[in-house]
Amino acid sequence: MSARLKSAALLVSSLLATAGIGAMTASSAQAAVGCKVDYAVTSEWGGGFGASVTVTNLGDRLDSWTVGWTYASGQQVTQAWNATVTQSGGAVTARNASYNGTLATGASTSFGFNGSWSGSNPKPTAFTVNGVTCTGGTTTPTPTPTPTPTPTPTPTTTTPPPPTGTTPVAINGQLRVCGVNLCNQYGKPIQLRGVSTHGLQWFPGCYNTSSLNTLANDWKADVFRIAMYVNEDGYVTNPSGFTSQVNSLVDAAEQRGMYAIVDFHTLTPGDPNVNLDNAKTFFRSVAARNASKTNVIYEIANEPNGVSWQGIRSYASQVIPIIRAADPDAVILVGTRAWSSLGISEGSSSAEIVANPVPFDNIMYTFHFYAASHQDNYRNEVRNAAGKLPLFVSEWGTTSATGGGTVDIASSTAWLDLLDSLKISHVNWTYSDAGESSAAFQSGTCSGSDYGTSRLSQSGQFVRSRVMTADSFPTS
Ligand code: IDC
Repeated sequence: MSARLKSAALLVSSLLATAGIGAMTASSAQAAVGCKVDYAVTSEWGGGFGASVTVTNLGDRLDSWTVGWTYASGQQVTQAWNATVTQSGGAVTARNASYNGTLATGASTSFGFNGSWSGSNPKPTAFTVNGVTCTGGTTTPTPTPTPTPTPTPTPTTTTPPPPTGTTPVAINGQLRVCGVNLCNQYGKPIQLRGVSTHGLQWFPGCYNTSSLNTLANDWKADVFRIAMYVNEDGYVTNPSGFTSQVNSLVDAAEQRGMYAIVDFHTLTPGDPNVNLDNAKTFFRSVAARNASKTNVIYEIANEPNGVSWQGIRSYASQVIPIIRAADPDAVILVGTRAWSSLGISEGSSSAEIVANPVPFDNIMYTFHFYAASHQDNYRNEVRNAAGKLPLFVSEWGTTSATGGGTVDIASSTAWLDLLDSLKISHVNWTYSDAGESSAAFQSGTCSGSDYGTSRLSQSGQFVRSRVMTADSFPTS
């Protein structure tokens, strides 16, 4: 990855060099310029690091910005977010993304990146913004002569090269939320389809080489959700044991080219704030451990219930920075009110989220449904919210909300057709042999090694048929 970015950086470096001062909107000689740049290493591991840079504009309003600094030998930016970062030799250039170029006087914005280092990893101390050295104060520059126009260089791009593998992760790489969609490394909207584990505390035997090979190769699942219950005999009974079980399953998904959702499966009590300290401890650890992977998505609370949106938002606002400090570029899923129904099951709606969203980018809101229980009014709400909020169906069942009862194929079909048309990702409850109709396998399957079609339940047959449909992920 770093070699490929390096060559892209070489291509664009001359283009960027011409951006410099000319990129300032306030180009008149009287324009006051001034800037402050704060550079922080957010995490460091063997040979790698994450960094966050905050740019504060102390001059006149800018409509675009380019931050520059110099790295020591061995320091190399590998992957950035909220800015396009390129490097040529030791010269690093970070250019604003399409959505954060405007900086009013006094305003700040941040971007981040991962890098590699060898020898030492010193923090740079001198920065420029739009070619002007940042002193932390305001200066009025002497008039600069209009630069001689230089020929427009051939447009180049930092789009990653075509994928070399065929798995969902090999093709799509690091995901990112763009608008209301989930986008791949090429910036194209995609839908992930997959399954959830049952409770790891109850069905650890269902997730083994054979079952996961079947999931990746026969079901062709894109995503595997790792449901780590917090209470109900889960995490709180053995934090380190459940954390390492989750990490092993993240690795197992990665080895098979599937995305892994790390689900902090809060259910009872419904207020995630009760487990705030547990969530911080858990996510600090899993995010640091998995920071360099591209296949991890974090789900910070399964199904908040009996708690206001304000309460959920407050929880999210405390947990997200913990994850971001360790693994800054991962997509984070935020549970919604009333069992992740966008509020519907407690008489509210997505409007309260739209009015008061979680104040972080690169997040999605979860919606859960059980096809036999949740029908047209829930589908209408998803249709309505889908244009306003990034949605991810991180759990759905073919049955009633108890996880049992009739398998409702008609409603399940209506749901998946809707989600497919909106490119909303979906994850089925459950890839297990639990003795309930929502489980994909017949009871007893996980005590053997055959996860083939003869072992599927009615629900499993339907879900497999919808998960295995070809993806055709766009790469250009
Ligand atoms: C259910 C399981 C069931 C288990 C129960 C524990 O299917 O075997 O006894 O949890 O409380 C959810 C939850 C999910 C539920 C599922 C079905 O996220 O934990 O699993 N469900 O009831 N939300 C709506 C339905």
